[in-house]
Amino acid sequence: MKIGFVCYPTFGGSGVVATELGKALAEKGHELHFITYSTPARMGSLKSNLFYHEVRVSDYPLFDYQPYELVLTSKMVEVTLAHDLDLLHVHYAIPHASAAVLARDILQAQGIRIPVVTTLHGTDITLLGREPAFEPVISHAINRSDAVTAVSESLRKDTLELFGVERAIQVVNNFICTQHFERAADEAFRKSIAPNGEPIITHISNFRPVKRVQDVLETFIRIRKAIPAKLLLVGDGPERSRIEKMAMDQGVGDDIICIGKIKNPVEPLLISDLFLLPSETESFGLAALEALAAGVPVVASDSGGIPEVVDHGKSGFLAPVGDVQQMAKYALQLLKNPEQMAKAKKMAKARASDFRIQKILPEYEGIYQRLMFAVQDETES
Ligand code: GMT
Repeated sequence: MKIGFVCYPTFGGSGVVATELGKALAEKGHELHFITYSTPARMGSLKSNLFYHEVRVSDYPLFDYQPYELVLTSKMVEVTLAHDLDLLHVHYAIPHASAAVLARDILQAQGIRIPVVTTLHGTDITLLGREPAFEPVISHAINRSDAVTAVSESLRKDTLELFGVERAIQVVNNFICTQHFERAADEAFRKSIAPNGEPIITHISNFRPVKRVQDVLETFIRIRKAIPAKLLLVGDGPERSRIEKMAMDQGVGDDIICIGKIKNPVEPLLISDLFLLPSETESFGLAALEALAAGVPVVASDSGGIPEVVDHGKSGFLAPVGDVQQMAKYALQLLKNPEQMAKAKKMAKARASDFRIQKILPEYEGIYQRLMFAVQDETES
């Protein structure tokens, strides 16, 4: 099949999932066309059936706000016509799904039928979706897509509750490529973070308020009071400076290493002993899944889709949002008990394998095929 992919080309979970899915589809022989404003961060080298089309918005002096969505729509039309695409798969409701629905309508007026698959990722629903400024557009884009998927059952439920949605939403979970994690940890890197063999507790995020990075710090402070440990913070965002300052003020500055944004989380995860994800909400929690894939147990909040990923008492532990006392207790239970930790590490890998790409990719292919048959039926009747 020839498929157009639209996503945010950044390090965010939705962009990562879209890029890895596109790459895997291309490896299976499909022709993939990424349509976005810069090369997706996880793209790697281009291959013969993997293409990238840049959406470039000129700076028109007339506009205070440049109309990216319209330029994206025109680009989708252009690429569909030039490469005879069979389908558009867009990740994130706005502006990608709304632009795709308009592109599809423009093409339909020219006698070309191209189905639109929309994948909802979370913040497009749970954060932006609550804004009256976006709600009608998101509802329309969902209702008018030819197929809609959500990355967890929790997100599917939230979408049905929050929007005037009158259509089926299929859950297709996020996934990981397990082979990316099958390599040795970088011992020199580990030693540079924890010179005396201290356990390394890791958090990776975009440091937005929804991630509750302060709870990461407060959990760590409680752990640190009981045992020597290091906290490895990966990523960057609005809360980073405040958290770094708070760590200094609380006297744990020397035990915290903030390495900032990196392209791939595998290296820090491979040297980690425990992962913390105390988010206010997560539609799925791809970062937690990546930790499990590296054999790192997760202590997280029991909110949103996280319980669909981390099985409490096996691959990690879940506590109510904000309950840093309980999170520290669970963390110490693992860190102080090597046998239990070894078991949890094994179960983490086993749990991650339930979300291996080989299992999830056919679910997307099934959706594409169903839509292709429907289009064929429409044309024949
Ligand atoms: O919050 C983030 O980490 C970024 C955000 C995004 O839109 O890229 O992540 C969302 O999509 C990911 C991929 O489907 C999910 O794993 C994250 O849980 C989700 N974030 C939230 O729901 C807060």
